[in-house]
Amino acid sequence: MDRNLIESVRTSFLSRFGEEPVLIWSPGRINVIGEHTDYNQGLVLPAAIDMGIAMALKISRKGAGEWVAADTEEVYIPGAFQDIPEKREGWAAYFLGILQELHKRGIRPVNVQLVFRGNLPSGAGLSSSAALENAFIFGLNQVLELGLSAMEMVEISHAAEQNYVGVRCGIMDQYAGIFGRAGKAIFLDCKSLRSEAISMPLTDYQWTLLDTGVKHHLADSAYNERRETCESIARKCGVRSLREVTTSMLDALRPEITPDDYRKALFVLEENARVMQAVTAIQNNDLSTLGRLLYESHKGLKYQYEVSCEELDFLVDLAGERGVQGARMMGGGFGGCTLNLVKKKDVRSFIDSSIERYSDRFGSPCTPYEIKISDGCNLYHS
Ligand code: GAF
Repeated sequence: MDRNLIESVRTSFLSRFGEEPVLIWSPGRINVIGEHTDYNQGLVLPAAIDMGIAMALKISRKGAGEWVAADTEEVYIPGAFQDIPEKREGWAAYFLGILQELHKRGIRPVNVQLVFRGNLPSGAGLSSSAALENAFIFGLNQVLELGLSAMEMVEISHAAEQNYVGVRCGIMDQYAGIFGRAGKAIFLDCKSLRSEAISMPLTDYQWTLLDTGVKHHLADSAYNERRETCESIARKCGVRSLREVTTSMLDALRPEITPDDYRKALFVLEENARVMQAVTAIQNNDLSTLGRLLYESHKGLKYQYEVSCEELDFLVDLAGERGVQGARMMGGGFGGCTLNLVKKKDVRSFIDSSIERYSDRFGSPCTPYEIKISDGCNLYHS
């Protein structure tokens, strides 16, 4: 957790509302492997990171609530709970979505005053939206003593994103943000919703992100299209999700579907297999296999699932050229970050040369982040 960020929202809250708030830390995530598998009820291997959202909040004594984005000083005054606006863009939508979900569950929370601030670049594939949703539900659970379990909070955050914000995402981001553990990746089965924390003692290695700084306009529409393709293939196979489809079932269906759709479904089946191999590799401390799986995942995302882009491919190729152990695009695709497993002694030179080469090629630098695998949502005590 970023203590400075938390102290800064505490100070802003105190000067604005004159009272000591409850302080919450809500992290972003990386995903080691298992991309576009969560909404297919597949396997994923995310981990919470030391970048995220800090939130200060308290029940409002005045009755009316007040939500403040500390960075922009933008203020949102929520109305009565029966008046949740039908649609809203921007950060308040994540909080309104949570309120709507609580409403559906018969919970009508009283208003809160809150201040938040984050250090997660938005649109970079580090789950800034899930971090906002998780911070709010975690915070409300604390100050209003709602008694929600960790899984209920994940479900509410996920439902808010789907039903109010309108993104048909899987459950990985919200789950990793709540269940994350320091030094561990979360091996999550998105069908059973059972998970196991896998130790990742990467003594000589550093997870390094390179943010392309781009988010192509295709990102949202292509995400939904991919999801529809997968769902339609599962339906044709007579099952609920691609998780229940085997390669022989897919081969039998081949004459009835386009080669394109076949390739995409095959990617999902292969990516699930890669997640299992990656878990074994980590448990055996076999980082060369883990690294190879990352490159294979990228290849699949580029050629089979077709969610990469020129900028991401450029950075992954560069990592390959420099002998980086493993690299791939991360998250939904069409921009955002690459994830790189880099030997600690090579991190500086890898970052410097990536920035230089990326700038030469695309006219502006990529942004590096050396991240630490950290705990999920937490209460902060100063
Ligand atoms: C985005 C979504 F929000 C996740 O649910 C997941 O599908 C990911 O893209 C791709 O793996 O982050």
